[in-house]
Amino acid sequence: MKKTLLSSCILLILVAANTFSQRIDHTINSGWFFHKGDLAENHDFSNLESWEQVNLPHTWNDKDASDEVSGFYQGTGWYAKTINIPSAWKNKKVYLHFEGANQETDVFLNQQKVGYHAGGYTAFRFDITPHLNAGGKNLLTVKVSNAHNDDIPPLRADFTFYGGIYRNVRIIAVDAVSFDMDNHASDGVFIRTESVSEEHAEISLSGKISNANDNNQAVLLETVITDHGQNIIAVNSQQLRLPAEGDAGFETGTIQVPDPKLWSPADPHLYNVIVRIRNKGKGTAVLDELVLPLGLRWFGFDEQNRFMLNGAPLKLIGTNRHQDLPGKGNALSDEDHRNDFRKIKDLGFNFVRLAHYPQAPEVYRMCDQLGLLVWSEIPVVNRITQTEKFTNNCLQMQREHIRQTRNHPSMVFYGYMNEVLISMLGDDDLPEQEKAEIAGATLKLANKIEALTKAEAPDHKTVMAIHFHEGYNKYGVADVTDVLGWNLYFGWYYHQMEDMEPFLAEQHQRYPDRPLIVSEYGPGTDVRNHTESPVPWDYSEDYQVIMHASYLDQMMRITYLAGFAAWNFADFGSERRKDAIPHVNQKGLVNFDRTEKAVCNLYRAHFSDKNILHIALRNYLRQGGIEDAEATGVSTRPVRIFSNAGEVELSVNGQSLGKQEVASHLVTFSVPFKDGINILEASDNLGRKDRVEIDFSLYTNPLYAAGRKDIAVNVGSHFSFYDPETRILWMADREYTPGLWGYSGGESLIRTGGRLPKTGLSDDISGTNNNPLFQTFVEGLYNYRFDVSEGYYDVTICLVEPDKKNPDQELIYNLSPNEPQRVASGSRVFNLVINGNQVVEQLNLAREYGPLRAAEYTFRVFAGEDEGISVDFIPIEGKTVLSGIRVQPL
Ligand code: GCB
Repeated sequence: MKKTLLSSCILLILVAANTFSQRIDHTINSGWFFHKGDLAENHDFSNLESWEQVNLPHTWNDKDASDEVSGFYQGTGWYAKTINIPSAWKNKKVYLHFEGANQETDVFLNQQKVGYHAGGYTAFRFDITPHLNAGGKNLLTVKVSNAHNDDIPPLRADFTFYGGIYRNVRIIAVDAVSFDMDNHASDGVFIRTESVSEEHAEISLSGKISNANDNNQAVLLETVITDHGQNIIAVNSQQLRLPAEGDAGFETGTIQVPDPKLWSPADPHLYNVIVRIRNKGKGTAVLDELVLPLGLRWFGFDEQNRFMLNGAPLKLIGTNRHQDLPGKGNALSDEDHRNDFRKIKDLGFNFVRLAHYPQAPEVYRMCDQLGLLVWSEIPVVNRITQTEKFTNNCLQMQREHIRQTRNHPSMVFYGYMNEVLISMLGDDDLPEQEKAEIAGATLKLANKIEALTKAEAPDHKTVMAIHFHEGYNKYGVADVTDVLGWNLYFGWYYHQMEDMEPFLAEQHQRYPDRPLIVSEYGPGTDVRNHTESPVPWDYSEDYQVIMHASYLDQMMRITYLAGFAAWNFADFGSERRKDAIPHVNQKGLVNFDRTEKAVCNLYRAHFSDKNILHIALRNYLRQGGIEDAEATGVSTRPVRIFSNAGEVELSVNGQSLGKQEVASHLVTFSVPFKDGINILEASDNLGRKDRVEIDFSLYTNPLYAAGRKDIAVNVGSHFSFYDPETRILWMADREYTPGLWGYSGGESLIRTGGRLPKTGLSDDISGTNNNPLFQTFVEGLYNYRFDVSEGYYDVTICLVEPDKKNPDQELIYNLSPNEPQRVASGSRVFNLVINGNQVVEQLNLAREYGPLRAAEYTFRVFAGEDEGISVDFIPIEGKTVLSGIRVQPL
């Protein structure tokens, strides 16, 4: 409907208010002062010289959550800022609106307390009018603490609880007559879709108008729905009488939206709902105005438990998302948020789980605009505290969360617990009776939050995510929400990746009426690690590709599975983690800095509408390996290509390797790499092309058949590790065979997630960024040998004491000069002998460096004719150990 079709009285209503709207709302992010530490509330803030000047968003944990010292500052910080308030605001009501501060906040204006808020992930707003010096300077001071508080969720979780005012702060000034400003930092006006179909839609609005004047007021409430082109689609107006110094609630009744255009991920059609209060009688001045998003859609589940959007099944294809960036912590700008969601959409997703907490307002706006269906939740993670305060904080958080986000058409699922029984179920020492008691209390809390969620968001679906454990069924926790999310790490934390489908099938058989989402899945991945034979916990990019490919195949064919969400969109900070990059959970589809891992193009090939033909080697442009057999001149490796065409052809250095049919958007070619630059060119039956250049270091078999070359080995590992800082490729290791190189004796130890008795290190190795080089090693070897040809070489040996329980550990930290150098029993001491010369005697890594600290030695060595380089590891006590070795010809 166009403006011209509207009746004459409606023509008076313009899209933009014809008088300047009285609401002023802007960020006050710049020019703050910050002090780390606590201060008295009556501290003298007149001299802030020693304070740090900062802008918001700000966190004090941007650095310490990623340094080598365990732990990060969890305490108090103070912020201060002077705000100048114009005298024209004398008759206004003025509010401070915090989009989020983690996690407890006290706000003071002119050193008088204006409010306290608990919870780090929802917005809050305080009325500062009574304390305001209008027409002058005002001192705003804010005390924030991210100290652990047993009464505030989250208590413990796999992400860093960065502290500070890490989202925008706004100042909002409204007229004495305004929309409700005291409704949990929400808009104060709520849209409800009363009915919607392809032909017909009706909405209604409800809310409250406040009147701070000391006399009654007559106002007009005007609602205008506009489309993208600012055309007026529908209008509604009603008169209201506001009592002096009081409020009046309103309900607009149904407003028809003719000829509705529906909102969906494929076509996220949005309307604006402009709602205004006009003065009645004294002209038609606008007293207050809000612009709210409207998307017309309906959703639910069909009898097969499929998610239905606008009457048609839609598989939810999603990813989870945390809110942090390297160097910034959680203090992201709105543009940072926008960039993430643009990328999420670009990868082909239609769904996002905002794990594990409500996110910035900009996030929900982006999801509306881009067409991403949202699961948003409050952070009740791993366990609960059985106190009334904890319960009330959960309820309050969920109430704020819902009121602040419910108007967004992208919002479909409200969640409130993640793996909430994991601490208890994982505690083998806990007697069954206590387990049942904790489960009972958790169930009670779940029922309370469920009831509140249903009351606050009656048109949405409730959800929780649980981990792979029967306990949730046993104790009834899995039955509380409308939808159940399973976080399933088959092929990582347990079992094989293919076990996921049978597991869900069995659940579905037992609970046929439960709508299910696989709410998390995915392995840790470091783009520096590559291998032809990926296994769990090697953090290789290759394992991530095969695990996601397997999951996608399984999840796409499970018809009763409503959808899934990969864990995680991006690597994220988790201070306690010791992955291949310490303090980072590396299960992202993209790196922490948002550069892409190979798996991104698997998703694009599956789900985006773009033409995808992608050789998955962008993070593996430098490779090395041994000739297939003597004098073949090539080393043959698998190369994966993602495609959404039917057939792909690959050529290497101008020679075709033939065509292959694409299955599940993936083809794998065996590619013979020669020494030097190899040009790989792919093309498909739709005429698309892709090309990469691989710099391959080929080692002849035997080695001395060719000239002398740099050889670096990631000892004890089946994967190569590329160090982007030095550009050294540490190749996968091997047992020695004549003519080549390798270790003799001992046991090759890689990471296994710490679940097997013999394993490499799941620890942060200090003194290096090359954790994957040091986390894997050979223990108990007696020799490492290179059959290189005659000449001088530098030999570098990389070592770490892997045993943190080594008794010598005590000594390292208490070494006083007078203390006798003693070797406690059970320690590790060995000599290093290179080509017959003892180069290191009595090496005791624990004593020299401490456990888990990287150490390197470089030796100059002459290899005589047919002598090669031979490093003997001669044990004196305990077992020898080696993490990496490199020979460089001089
Ligand atoms: C989970 C948790 C999530 C963790 C993830 C992981 O199940 O819900 O918070 O980060 O596993 O990476 O272990």
